[in-house]
Amino acid sequence: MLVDAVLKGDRLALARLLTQVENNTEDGRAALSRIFPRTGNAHLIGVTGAPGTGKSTLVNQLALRFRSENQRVAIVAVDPSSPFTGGAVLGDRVRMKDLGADPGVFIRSMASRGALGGLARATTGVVQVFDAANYQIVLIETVGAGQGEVDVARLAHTTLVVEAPGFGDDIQAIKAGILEIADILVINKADRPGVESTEKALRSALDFAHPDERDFAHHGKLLDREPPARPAEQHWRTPIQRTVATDGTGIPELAASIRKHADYLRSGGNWAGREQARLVSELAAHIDELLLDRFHAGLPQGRYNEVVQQVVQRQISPGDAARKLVDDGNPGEKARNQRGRAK
Ligand SMILES: Nc1nc2c(ncn2[C@@H]2O[C@H](COP(=O)(O)OP(=O)(O)OP(=O)(O)O)[C@@H](O)[C@H]2O)c(=O)[nH]1
Ligand SMILES: [Mg+2]
Repeated sequence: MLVDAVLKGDRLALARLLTQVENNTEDGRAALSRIFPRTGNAHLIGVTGAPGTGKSTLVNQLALRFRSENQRVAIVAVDPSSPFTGGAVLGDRVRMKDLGADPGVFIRSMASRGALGGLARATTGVVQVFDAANYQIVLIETVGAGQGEVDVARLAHTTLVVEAPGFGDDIQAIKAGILEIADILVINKADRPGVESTEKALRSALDFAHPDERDFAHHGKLLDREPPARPAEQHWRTPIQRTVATDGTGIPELAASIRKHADYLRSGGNWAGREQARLVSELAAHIDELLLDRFHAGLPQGRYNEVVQQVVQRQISPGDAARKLVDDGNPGEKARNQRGRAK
């Protein structure tokens, strides 16, 4: 079976299995069920940030670094902003080519399926395959375009948010709430002018984004306030790391910072908590998908569009329409509800 070959390290089998998982085929789903007990070992590292900040170059360097420590590295490049495997993904492949020949590295570019939910599901599956196939490090690159980076944060143990001089002062990324999800902030392109002001802007934005961290770190011993939920030594302070991904400056320090975050999470930080959050959100996504499938399958032909028209013509409110449709698609449930109400 394909899974056995994958677990034995067969790269061709791995590529085929990833395609099945991406396409959500029956074989892909069966494989995921089989491998799931073997997952939970990899360190999942999300790398997100605005387009062009140097994420791919950085991922490339980090992968080389982790390889030098003899860890097996998988790279997942997710590109929710471009629906087809276009220039950006191709560009990533070219830029990452110096890793291509290394058997300890596997690079996978994911094409968006249009629906973000579908992409998140596919990415989760792909990451689980890498995890089971004994890749200790999984780097997941996404373009920070809104929902995307929040999904990465949910998927990853450690989330890197990549900024570059000129982007940071423009507060755009800060407004989008992206700093809240950063475990490590990277100012890449530190060879460019404006690093100082970018770092300054980010530092004050960080303090703003993590107010309790700031309060405790600065005043925790002085203020008479409830102790924070986590003791001080377990509190992670988002570091700011400068890098020049094109020449590798700052990469060892960044890798060390990533290792430190993993250690922090494992030693009473919140590794188990993040694992649980990841799995619960995956479970919830599956439930949503299943219920929605069943709901549509249970509806009489054309019924959905009929009700949509009634809503559009304002004959029935969206809330009432939803309840009506769910009852229509679920006659048994309707009867149960009515019995319940009659009591
Ligand atoms: N000067 C300078 N240029 C860099 C640095 N890192 C990356 N670049 C260049 O910036 C451009 C974009 O780099 P990518 O790694 O493709 O950036 P990205 O964030 O992955 O881009 P998207 O995936 O399209 O969002 C490339 O031309 C890189 O060579 C750096 O540290 N300094
Ligand atoms: Mg890229």
